[in-house]
Amino acid sequence: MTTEIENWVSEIASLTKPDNIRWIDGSEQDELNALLVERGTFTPLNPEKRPNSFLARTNPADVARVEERTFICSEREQDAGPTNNWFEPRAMREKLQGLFDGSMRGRTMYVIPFSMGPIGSDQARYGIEVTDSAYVVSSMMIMTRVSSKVLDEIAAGSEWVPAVHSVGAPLAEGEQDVAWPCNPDVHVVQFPETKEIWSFGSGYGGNSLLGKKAMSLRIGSTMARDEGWLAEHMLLIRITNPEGKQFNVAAAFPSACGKTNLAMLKPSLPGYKVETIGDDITWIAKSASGKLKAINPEYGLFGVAPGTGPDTNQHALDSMKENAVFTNVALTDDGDVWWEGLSEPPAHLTDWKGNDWTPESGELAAHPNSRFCVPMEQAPTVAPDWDRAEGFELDAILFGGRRATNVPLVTESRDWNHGVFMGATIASEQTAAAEGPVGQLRRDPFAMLPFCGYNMADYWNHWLNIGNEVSNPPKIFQVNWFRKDENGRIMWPGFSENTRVVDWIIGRLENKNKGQATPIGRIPATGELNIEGLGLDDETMQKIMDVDSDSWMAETEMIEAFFDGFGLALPPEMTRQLHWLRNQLELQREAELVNN
Ligand code: GTP
Ligand code: SPV
Ligand code: MN
Repeated sequence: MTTEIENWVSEIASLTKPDNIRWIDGSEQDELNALLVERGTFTPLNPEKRPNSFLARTNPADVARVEERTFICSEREQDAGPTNNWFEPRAMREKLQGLFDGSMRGRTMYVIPFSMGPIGSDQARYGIEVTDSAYVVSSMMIMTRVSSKVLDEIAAGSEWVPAVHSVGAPLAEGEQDVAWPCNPDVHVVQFPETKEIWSFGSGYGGNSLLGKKAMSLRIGSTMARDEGWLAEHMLLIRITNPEGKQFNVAAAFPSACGKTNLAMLKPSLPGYKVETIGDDITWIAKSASGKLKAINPEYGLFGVAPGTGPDTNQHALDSMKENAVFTNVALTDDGDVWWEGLSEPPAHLTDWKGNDWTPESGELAAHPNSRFCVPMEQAPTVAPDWDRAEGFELDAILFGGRRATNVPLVTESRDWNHGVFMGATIASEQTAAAEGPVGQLRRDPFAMLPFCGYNMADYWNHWLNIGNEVSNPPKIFQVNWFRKDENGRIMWPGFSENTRVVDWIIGRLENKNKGQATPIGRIPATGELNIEGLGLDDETMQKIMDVDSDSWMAETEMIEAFFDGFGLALPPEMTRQLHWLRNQLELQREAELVNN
């Protein structure tokens, strides 16, 4: 143990004033789960149905990431950029001193040494989270590598990220605790220059499991910028095609837009196999052979429960048969879990708030952002070598979002720079994963809007540089599973059938498909996408693939307005790409006029 860590821990303790301090080494899971049951935070599930598994019900106000309360505190506002909530570091430190002063009174302060990435590997990064939440400790043990070996690595000179978390609910002498303590004055604060994290008020997911979005993405992206790599909000899979060739693919989709589902894809085409390497975060570095190589720094899955059923994602269901922590799902009368999309609704449930529920209640039984949390190793699709230190060389990167209109099922970029433009201009309809208006369209570049720790325009520039520094960068594609018809119905069957899109993409990597050029990139030529047996008529397929010049012209207006917000920081290449797109759309429009 280094005195630096000991000093930091005692400093935090003298600020937060816990009753005691407990150093965690990774062996305490069962003990903490029992404690959480005793306190009423965890409801144990029926061990005959789901051994060693638990349901947590949060305070109904603490159910998702809180983006307006997430701050990037760089010295200069310009370094946080227009898409982040910037706060002056000194003023924020004063505010935090006030919030954390005595915030752990009556509670135990846990000290969690954790690693993102295999301990000892070059690509691993270490952190120490202190928290007054046993739920956070138990979840961190699933989601990260918690071990005292991390302390040895730090003692041997490795860098580490200090992360302070408190639910902000001190207990007075003799005061009875509640099942889910929290504080509405949520603050999730990142200091990118000193690489520190402070999180107050929320016990939920990305707000409190600080190895995840806070460290692996917000602090991670700034480390990556400084050190020449990429920290991304991506899943990572290895696909084997019917000829036995393997392809490593990463994909960035915004929260609740299909990463975990694609990561565990159950192929609908014979001969395909998909292995899971990661489902949420991917760290990408340049490899010696001129490619980009990727690792998953996490150790577990924290997946959206609703919509997960035998027809959509059987593999996810198989991953949570035991040793699972569920948050905000419904409880069945025989002590198991339920959510919308799992099966036909039972006649009676206890809903996520702990109330009686029947199909007539007219309310959701599970919160739309309810989650399951299990070790990576429990995914039936996990690649046996998923955690190998050397990582996986990438063949393709996909970007996507929820787009009811405009964006075709799949589009290939012309080259790396065009691919970066595709990533930079991703927009998506908001979901329940964050507080805010569900369904509203917003730009979510690289699915990193809430997670980029520095100026998004500088991040695009970093992406342009990285791809141009390697001889064989992955090909970049955009996908959209969510296009709707005029009745508001999603037209593409999705889930397992996304294999067909994967199949076309691999055909492009192999140069077997030619595709068809459009102003926004290359889409499948007629007959190239295998839609056999889907029962989709030509008209629907045409709507799923359509590139409409008028609506895309309108889209370029929105992109331009978005780009304008970055001022001089915007890489000139992004403006060039936008002009090129407009010219192509003009040409298509003229051709359409001639043809009509
Ligand atoms: P986060 O964990 O919040 O980052 O979300 P995610 O990107 O991992 O999304 P996830 O795979 O959990 O899917 C979110 C929701 O989208 C679930 O309700 C899924 O059932 C649904 N979904 C995923 N893939 C598809 C698809 O191909 N088509 C349709 N229609 N829905 C999908
Ligand atoms: C997301 O919102 O992208 C999640 C859930 O994966 S959370 O851990 O809360 O960030
Ligand atoms: Mn997910």
